[in-house]
Amino acid sequence: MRIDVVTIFPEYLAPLDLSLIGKAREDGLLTVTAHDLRDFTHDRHRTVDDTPYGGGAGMVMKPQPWAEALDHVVAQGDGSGGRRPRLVVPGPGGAPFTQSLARELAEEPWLAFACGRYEGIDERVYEYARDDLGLEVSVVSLGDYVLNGGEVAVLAMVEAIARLLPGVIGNAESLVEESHEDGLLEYPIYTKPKVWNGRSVPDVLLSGNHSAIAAWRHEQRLARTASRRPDLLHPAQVTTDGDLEVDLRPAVPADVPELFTLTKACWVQEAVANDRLDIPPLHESIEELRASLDETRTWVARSGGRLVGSVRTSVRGDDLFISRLMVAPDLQGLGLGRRLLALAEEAASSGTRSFSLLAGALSADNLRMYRKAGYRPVPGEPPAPGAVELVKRRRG
Ligand code: JD8
Repeated sequence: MRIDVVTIFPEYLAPLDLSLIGKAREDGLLTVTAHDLRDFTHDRHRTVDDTPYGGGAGMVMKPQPWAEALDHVVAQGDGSGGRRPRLVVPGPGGAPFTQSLARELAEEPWLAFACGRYEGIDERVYEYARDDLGLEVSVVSLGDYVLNGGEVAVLAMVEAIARLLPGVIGNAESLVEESHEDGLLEYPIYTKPKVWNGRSVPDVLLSGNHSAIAAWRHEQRLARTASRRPDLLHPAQVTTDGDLEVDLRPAVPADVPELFTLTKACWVQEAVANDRLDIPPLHESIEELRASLDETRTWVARSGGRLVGSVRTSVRGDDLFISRLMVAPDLQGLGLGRRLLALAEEAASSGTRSFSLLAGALSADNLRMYRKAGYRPVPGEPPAPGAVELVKRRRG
């Protein structure tokens, strides 16, 4: 990738000589060339700014030096089949710079950045770049705060883009689980010693049980995202205290198709966690599911119109058997499972003396949630292979 940066402070880009980006430039994975805008002035004072038409505070950057600077940059591509750079102009009013935009720009063979200063750049420079030079021009903002110029933004954007280029980050694998890569924030990380300052590393991370570690990390990412960046989760479906905004109601036949799909999604997850396929929900037909609505009580949870959870109960004497407790995999860890379980218990008839359910013996998160809810394993042979029967006496 080729990167050109036009600025009145070329020395501002020195940090790009360092660390991984500096190494990547040495290795020829990308080039970064700074151009001093003042080199494209012709007066003794190398003037790049003047007063704003219409009055107002501050100064505006003059169009002519910019036009000549951009002409010069574009001319670097002469002889390369008319290739032209994509021009990125940082500005507080621009489109938000995000990881997805960084990924998009990392696909470009040639980027040019125009760093403004003062109050900004004469508007006709944007038109000249688009219409006369035929460049794709993107005005991009680093964030909702005001800087004194575009240079800091370019430093951040170039780092976020260049580190996505093949070969720049040693182990590309580490790019996968980063914050903003899949819309979730990163999980907590730890290194030696196991106990530091009286604080221990979470046991699960020392367990060697990779699916449990993966599950814990996913749960941590969801919980962090819900508390720190609920806006990153499903739009407007997270209440201020991080809970998922859902409406819980009895299931109706119209829910069956979505319920069937959600059931498969959730029990494939269970099958993977428990490494077995002989789990009834996996083999249930949509007709059997539809019929179950008449034989049992089923509730569904909808958020933003999407069916995101469900639970089913069936009376067995004075015991209420709770089953098919499910939450959409991408929304687990936000407390919806706990709320569906509470709903099923609250809806129990007065004659109910206990609640019971089955859980996958290796479903660590579910078992932890049931334990927190007061359920305890029933000793003896499990009623189904690979499952644990849990029971809770009804209080009051
Ligand atoms: C480019 C001039 C300063 C901005 C008067 C202060 C980006 N997230 C961001 N915040 N600020 C910028 C940014 C600020 C710039 C320039 C980017 C060129 N200024 C101006 C308008 C108000 N001064 C930015 N990306």
